[in-house]
Amino acid sequence: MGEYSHREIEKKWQDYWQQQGTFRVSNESELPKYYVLDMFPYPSGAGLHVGHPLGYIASDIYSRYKRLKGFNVLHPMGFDSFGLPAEQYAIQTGQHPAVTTEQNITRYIEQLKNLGLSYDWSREVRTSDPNYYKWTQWIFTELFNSWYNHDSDKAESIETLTEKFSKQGNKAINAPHDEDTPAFTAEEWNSWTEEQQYKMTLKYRLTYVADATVNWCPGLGSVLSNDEVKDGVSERGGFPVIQKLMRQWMMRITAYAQRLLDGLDSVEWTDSLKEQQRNWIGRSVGALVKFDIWEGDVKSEDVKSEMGALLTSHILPFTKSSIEVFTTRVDTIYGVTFMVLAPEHELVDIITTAEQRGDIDAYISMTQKKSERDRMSDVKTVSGAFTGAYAINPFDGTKIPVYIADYVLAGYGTGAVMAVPSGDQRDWNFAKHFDLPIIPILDSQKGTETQADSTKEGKYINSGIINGLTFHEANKVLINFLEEKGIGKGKINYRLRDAVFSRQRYWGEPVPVYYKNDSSGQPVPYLLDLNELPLNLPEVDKYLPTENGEPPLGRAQDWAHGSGNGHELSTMPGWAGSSWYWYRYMDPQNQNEFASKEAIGYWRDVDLYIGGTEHATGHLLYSRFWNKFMKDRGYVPEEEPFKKLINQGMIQGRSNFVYRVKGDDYNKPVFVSAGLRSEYEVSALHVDVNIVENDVLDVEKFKATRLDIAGSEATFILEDGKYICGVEVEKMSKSKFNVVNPDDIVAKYGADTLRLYEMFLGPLDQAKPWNTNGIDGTYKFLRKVWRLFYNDLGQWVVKDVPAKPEELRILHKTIKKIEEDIENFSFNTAVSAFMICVNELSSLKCQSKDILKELVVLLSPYAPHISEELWSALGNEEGMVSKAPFPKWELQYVTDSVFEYPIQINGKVRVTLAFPVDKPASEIEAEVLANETVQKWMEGKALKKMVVVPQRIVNVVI
Ligand code: ANZ
Repeated sequence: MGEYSHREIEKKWQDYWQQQGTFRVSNESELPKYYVLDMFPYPSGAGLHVGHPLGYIASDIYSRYKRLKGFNVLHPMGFDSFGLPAEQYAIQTGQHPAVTTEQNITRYIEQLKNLGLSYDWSREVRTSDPNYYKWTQWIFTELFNSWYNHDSDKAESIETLTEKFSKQGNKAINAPHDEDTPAFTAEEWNSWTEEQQYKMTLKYRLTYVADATVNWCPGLGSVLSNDEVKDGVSERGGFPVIQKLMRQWMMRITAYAQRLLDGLDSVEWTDSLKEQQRNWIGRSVGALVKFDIWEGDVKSEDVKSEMGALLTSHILPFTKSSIEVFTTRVDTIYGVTFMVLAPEHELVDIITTAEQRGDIDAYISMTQKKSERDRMSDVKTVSGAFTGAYAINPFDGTKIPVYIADYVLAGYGTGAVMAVPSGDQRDWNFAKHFDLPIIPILDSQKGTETQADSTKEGKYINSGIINGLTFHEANKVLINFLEEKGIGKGKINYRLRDAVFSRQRYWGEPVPVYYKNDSSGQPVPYLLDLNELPLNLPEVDKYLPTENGEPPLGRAQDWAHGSGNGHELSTMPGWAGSSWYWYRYMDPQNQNEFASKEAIGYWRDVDLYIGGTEHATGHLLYSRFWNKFMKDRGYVPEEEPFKKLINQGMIQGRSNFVYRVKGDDYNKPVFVSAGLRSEYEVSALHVDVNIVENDVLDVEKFKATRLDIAGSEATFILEDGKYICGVEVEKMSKSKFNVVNPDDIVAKYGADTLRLYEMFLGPLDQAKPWNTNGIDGTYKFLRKVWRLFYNDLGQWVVKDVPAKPEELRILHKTIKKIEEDIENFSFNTAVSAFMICVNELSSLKCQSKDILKELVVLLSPYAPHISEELWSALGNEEGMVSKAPFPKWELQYVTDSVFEYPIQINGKVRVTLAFPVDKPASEIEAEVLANETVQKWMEGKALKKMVVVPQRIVNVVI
């Protein structure tokens, strides 16, 4: 084969790799393992555009590189194939989501295979396959059968909990549990029926049912997680989202808050990604403080005892009627002038006085209409109502009024705050509005119109036992005091909430739970037996909720046996299947376990994970949570699943525009070329980038395709005979006509060109616009590589001749550079290095087989097809380039041999100058004479004599 024909070559090698199973890996190997994972895609109907493969190409280069370096590389691909778009499409068309999903996957695989990605396709997984989701359901059952022991700091089997209950009740148990969990003794526990005991354990399990305020999206008929909602609308579809209290399956991710934080220190992720997770988890160090309710003339005895009954039903025993607050600034306690409860706080109803009842009720009904998001973001409006009750500051005994206001959130801390107008802006606004006192806490605030500023420095004033102390001392002293007096304690709070796990949708994993009514007729959840898994998704007549508003599964026969008895009707969220998939790749066919111990023992964790930043607080947090859980239960060996993670930047679209002259006849539009548009009044219209080349519009194609704007009747005002389009960088999307399909690029230039070009566009992690204009250069580069092997006539020119020193120098420098660049994930600079190397070898007319053979191996991770072809043309009997050893660079060729010459002028060394060791003496003489420092020392005198002693010294005599 004499001409570079990417079409033939690429097809040939793709088929060959497939037939040979070149990239199949075994779970048993003497070689060290390396696991490279791509975030698996949701197979959407639109297929891949050129932005999608960016990460896949990068991970493929790295995988291929690691193979050449002698690693056993696991590099799999699969599909996150449950999800909303397929279901929305099903609702519109009646097509089963399984059918469209299957079609989309087939298309994706075709597109991916076109790119020459070295996946082990025998390990492909699909989250919507019952063989896969059986194990997602199994993990759910494991979570259900576990509780979190804060003493051992890990999840344990529920049996260890019931054993403790039977011996000591639940007083001493240090575990997260439902809020309404009563305290009980061992005797009480042992006196309960099995059903009563079972129901108590439900309050401790790592997955549990709760009434939760959720993001309800009526348009999608489902609950959405926080990360699926953007600016009050659903991320998918843009439907409005409202807050609604619903019974939901929840995951106790909050049990892992601290470990999720700690683990971040041990992984190699970008700082910004770690920071996003840290903020999401939101650790606050502070204290819980109890403020007694003032029981003077306001509180009656009945109210007190009513409250007493309520309070003793909690595990934290309240001895008195009190309001507990969470504060990060206990040092401001002497500046507290009032308290604020969230309107939903359970004490509101109890402490509100008869006179204030009307105000309070009115305020509550007003604020119910607002979402938590609105409440947090609205910092301007000051609103609230007085309960009529007072509390007592435990430090100075002052009597302070208790308000409710919606800036205090029910779900954070204790849902109550001690308000310090001189320390907190919202408290300050509130005090101003309701004319409440403001007490300065720092000397720096004295005498001024005290503005809230908690970061201000200064000495404490009016602050009893902490006067004169520093911030840290003050907090220590105060927390000690609180603990001694039993009115408070140090407390770490997390902003992270338990994750809502139910989705009222069809196309997801069924939850392996059924309900049985208890003796009082209440439905109680029970797990299916393991041998009943997978619980297959049932057939339904429509993918819509039932008439009574039950989720679509309520339509299935033999599924819903009437309310409160039958299978769970909700399905799992999108993140369930993706929270463990990397383990399934290790052993995808296993029918008895999610993956065998041997497979997991060998592959362990993901060494390199590449994917988008959009998963920072969704997938990447949930996966870490499930992984830690599985570690606790002894199923996996590592605390963190993804050792190193790289986010590829987004590839933006590069839109082209035509300019239509305004006020023209609609049926006879006039378009003016970009350079002339300022002379007219125009409106810009997107034009399909696929009929534009180098920003020049293909006018004929435009006329033929844009009938919507009477394109066939259009007139064009040209520049130099061309219609030049305008350009703008935007998101790549169908509506902007700027989507470039990788298939088209591959057909025209080949996958090797596309791979190189995508890498060449810029640093992997940066956002950058796609620009097809530059791709020619990369294509030319590959043809130039080809020319090193075949001449213009298509004749083979490589010879068994020894390499010249200069060629060796070029080769070894390139090997070193490419290796460093790949190790640093600097793929764009590596492509430049290849270009330089090939240019230099071409100009030296290099024909040496020794040199070119190494170059081919070096290039193979980037451009694998052309490399395989040339490698086989080189007659390598050892096998394929994909399995060749990565070349080694040698020091002798990469260190420039230069010598530092001391330059003596009249016997004294005045300067040292470096020259290559093989530089002729005459050239050295000339350069020494021209040197500025030498000139200065010669002071304009004439040169008498110069002696160059090679690799020793230069003597100048004047
Ligand atoms: C007194 C104080 C004085 C506070 C001061 C701040 C500054 P982070 O850091 O986000 O954890 N707070 C507590 N629970 C709240 C709730 N449910 N809704 C709204 N605000 C709440 O914030 C903790 C601080 O936010 C707490 O410390 C409390 O106000 C308030 F100069 O207490 B602070």
